[in-house]
Amino acid sequence: MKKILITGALGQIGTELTAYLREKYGSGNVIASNRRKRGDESFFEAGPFELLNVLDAKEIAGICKKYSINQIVHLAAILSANAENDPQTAYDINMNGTYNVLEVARELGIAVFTPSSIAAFGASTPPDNTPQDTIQRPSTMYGVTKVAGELLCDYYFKRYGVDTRGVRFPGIISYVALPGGGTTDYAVHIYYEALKNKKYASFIKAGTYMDMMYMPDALKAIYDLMEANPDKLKHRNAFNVTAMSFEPEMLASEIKKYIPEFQLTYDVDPVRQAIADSWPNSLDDSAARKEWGWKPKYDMALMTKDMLDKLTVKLNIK
Ligand code: AKB
Repeated sequence: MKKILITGALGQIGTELTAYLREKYGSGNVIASNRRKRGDESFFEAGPFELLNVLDAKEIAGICKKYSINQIVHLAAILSANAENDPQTAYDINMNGTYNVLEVARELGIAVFTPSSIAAFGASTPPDNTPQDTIQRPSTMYGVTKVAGELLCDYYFKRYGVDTRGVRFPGIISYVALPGGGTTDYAVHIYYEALKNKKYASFIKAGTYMDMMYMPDALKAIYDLMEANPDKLKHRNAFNVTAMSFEPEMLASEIKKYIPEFQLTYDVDPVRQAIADSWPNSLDDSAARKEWGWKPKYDMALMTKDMLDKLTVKLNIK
């Protein structure tokens, strides 16, 4: 039976992944951790929670020993736009956090899943149908830490036999917890604003394509790859995965099918636009499909219907 520690469990992915993995493995077998405690009490009542700063390797090791952890899902990281605002802190948390997790995993014989990102690519990467194995020369601090993280994870697998696995996530869209400080966040905010105000000013400009994925597919990707037969994995860190690729106008057209008055305008943020311009338009995820059966369920239409339905209830829109 897996005994899982999730770092960054109060973030956008962690909040939902904690509940999802507790369904799969049992509440007591999934230990949520975060640097600070915040949010709904119900989260903390649903299963074990520990305060954890990933910069403190002793704290990580202590929690792993306390609960006999055999799998870490390391999510704690600073996202792309926040990382450009404070590259030094982003380097510290993203690099040293990952290094500490890997060292504890090596010492205690623990498997590690940690997500990489489309940010691991840069302007010199082929932007369309970006291959699994290709040029990775990102120009952002977040991207630099993601490529280095992929390489470190592969190193720990080859050198020490640590069972490391990861995916390169695109923008993740969800209605439960908001993302914090990412470049793809516009594709989440647009739904909230469409329902609340029937208009949205996008910080990403028209015509900018990026890969995206609805949260249920992202959760399944993490679970399926963690459970995948290791003999079938030719790659490990990290697999391209995607569910859809769109630009803001396409998303707005889909939303207009439900909210015809919705208006999309632009208030472009040069920092996030430059990041988006350096990322691929669309990924080739055939290696993930072949090696562990990756297959997303949600496209833009299905996701939009579900997001609007769920947010209508959450925001109490009449
Ligand atoms: C971000 O925009 O920084 C993240 C990502 C694609 O890794 N959502």
